[in-house]
Amino acid sequence: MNPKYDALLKDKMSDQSYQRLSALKNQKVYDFVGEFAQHCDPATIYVCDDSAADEQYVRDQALAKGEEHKLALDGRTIHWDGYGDQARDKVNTRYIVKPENMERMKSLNAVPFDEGQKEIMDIAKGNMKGKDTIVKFFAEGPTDSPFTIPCVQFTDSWYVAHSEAILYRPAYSHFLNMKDNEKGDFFRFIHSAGQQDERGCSVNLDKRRIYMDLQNNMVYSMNDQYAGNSIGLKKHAMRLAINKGGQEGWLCEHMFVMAVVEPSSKRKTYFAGAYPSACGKTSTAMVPGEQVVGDDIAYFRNIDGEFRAVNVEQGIFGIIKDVNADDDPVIFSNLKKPQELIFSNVLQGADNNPYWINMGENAPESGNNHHGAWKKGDKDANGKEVTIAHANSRYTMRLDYLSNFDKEGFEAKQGVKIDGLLYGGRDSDTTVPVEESPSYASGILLKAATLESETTAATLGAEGVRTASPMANMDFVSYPLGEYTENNLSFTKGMKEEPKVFSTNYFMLSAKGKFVTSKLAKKVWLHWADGRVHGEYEGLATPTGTIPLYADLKKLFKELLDEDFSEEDYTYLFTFRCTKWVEKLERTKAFFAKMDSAVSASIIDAWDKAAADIKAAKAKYGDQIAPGAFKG
Ligand code: SPV
Ligand code: MN
Repeated sequence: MNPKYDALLKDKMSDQSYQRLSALKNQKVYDFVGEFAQHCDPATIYVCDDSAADEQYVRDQALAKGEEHKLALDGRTIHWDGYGDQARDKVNTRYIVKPENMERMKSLNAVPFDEGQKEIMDIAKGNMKGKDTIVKFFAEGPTDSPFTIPCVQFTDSWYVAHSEAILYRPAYSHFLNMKDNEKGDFFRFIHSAGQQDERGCSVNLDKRRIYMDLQNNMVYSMNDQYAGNSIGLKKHAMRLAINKGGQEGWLCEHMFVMAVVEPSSKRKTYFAGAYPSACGKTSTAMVPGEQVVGDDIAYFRNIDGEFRAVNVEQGIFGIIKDVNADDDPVIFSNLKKPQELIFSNVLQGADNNPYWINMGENAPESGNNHHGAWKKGDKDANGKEVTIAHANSRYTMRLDYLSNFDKEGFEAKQGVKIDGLLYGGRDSDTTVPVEESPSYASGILLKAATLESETTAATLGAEGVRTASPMANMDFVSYPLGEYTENNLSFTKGMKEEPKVFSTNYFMLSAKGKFVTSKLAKKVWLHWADGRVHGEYEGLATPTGTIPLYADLKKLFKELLDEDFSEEDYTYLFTFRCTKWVEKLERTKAFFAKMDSAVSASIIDAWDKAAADIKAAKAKYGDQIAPGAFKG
């Protein structure tokens, strides 16, 4: 090893930390730590291993540094991000790309490599001055598996390190055991919260930048703390993995992984699902009676001809708004227990308990929240009333606390075999509650690529505005959208079997603007999909796929939910809406054209053919086709 940074590192590290770093015998790790130790100039650097003692040290430091505060029950802490750092900063999250790649990356917020790297390195210079920092090793996916991606995080935020310890599998030992030929292949993340105020919040938000270097699998994140901006292993690693998977023939998707459990036989069937935010992703993954493997990010590989998946994470960084005893009983009960939980950007009441929006309990009218010392009616600098907690406030929790956790599936080194993919948007007037694609390819093009979410009365601005969200992955797709779609299509080549692909839509409104079924109806759609995987139900063929028969749904509603499902509701919900569908395809085409000038003709032809089929159906049956018109 070239010991270029030895003097500097020995100065900033204890003997123990230095030993741990050098024991890895990994020049690339050493150079990464050395370069940023020199450049960002922290006071000290702690190198963490996988021991329980170090886990505790990280928790203690997060409290000692004032980034977290103890709450009333043991293990629970609260953390606040700056008032202006409450969500992902999409504008300042950029790819730094070689000039020859600028054209193909231009719709993805790219800046020329040299310019971007200079800017971020200028911002990073001395940004850790005086701080105690930490280097920590993790894996994306299980260790010692075909899915593993080792990662190293260097940060001056102990809240970030603590969050990652909850959310990702430890991997110091994995780095220690790497073979020489593996030692260059890992992701690197440098993060600095930068200058902080008395509440521990980053202050230089005008210099907040998250720059992704896909060529070198490295991400720089400066002057932020909100986990979606700061945590290397979450959305930053996801963008690197999407790109790496694209080059190597595997997939990284913004998907949950769950097992649908057939009630009488207990048969487990694995599904993965992509839903844009606020479209029912977590509530689908957590449907009562089923089992959860992961709620946010999955890797997929072809293993021995099978479509297999792992959860990249081991915890949940979940939206806490609307989590209450009725709607999310499993999560809610866990948030009330004395166990390791980080609450972020919620209210700390005088009783030292956390409070959030729509938690179903009487909340205090004052306390400390994401805006500081707060009382009901307080306004922010823009005159906007400050809510009790931020709408994007979160909890960070280990998955293995959950009673519906599928430990076996989660731990499987070869992943679980996926038999069904679910794509669910928010759509008040077009798509049916559940529909099966005639093929995997049709599913990718007509269900996944056409996903949209829709603004509701609960969001600012006009209602019913649709945002394209192909594969629910638009914020993270790190190479051109057309190519990414091609890679989704070709991924199953040579597999023994392809998963069935389903669309779901929980948000169709009645003529009176109301939801037609109860929230738990998603359990019925899931079990119908499960039955289809196992060849159990007949269906009706529409121009875009197969829909259920009324008799099967009526039975499922009764058996699973003890609810009556009327034929009238069935007919309304499963009516095929021709013009609306053609408009959806047109919007998808336009969005792809805007994002990528090189979308292949075969993709566009598939949408044109689908539109022609729909128009032919319209000519024959009319614009609104009730399910009875279709045949099995
Ligand atoms: C999402 O926004 O999709 C999340 C939270 O899962 S974040 O970490 O901000 O990406
Ligand atoms: Mn997510």
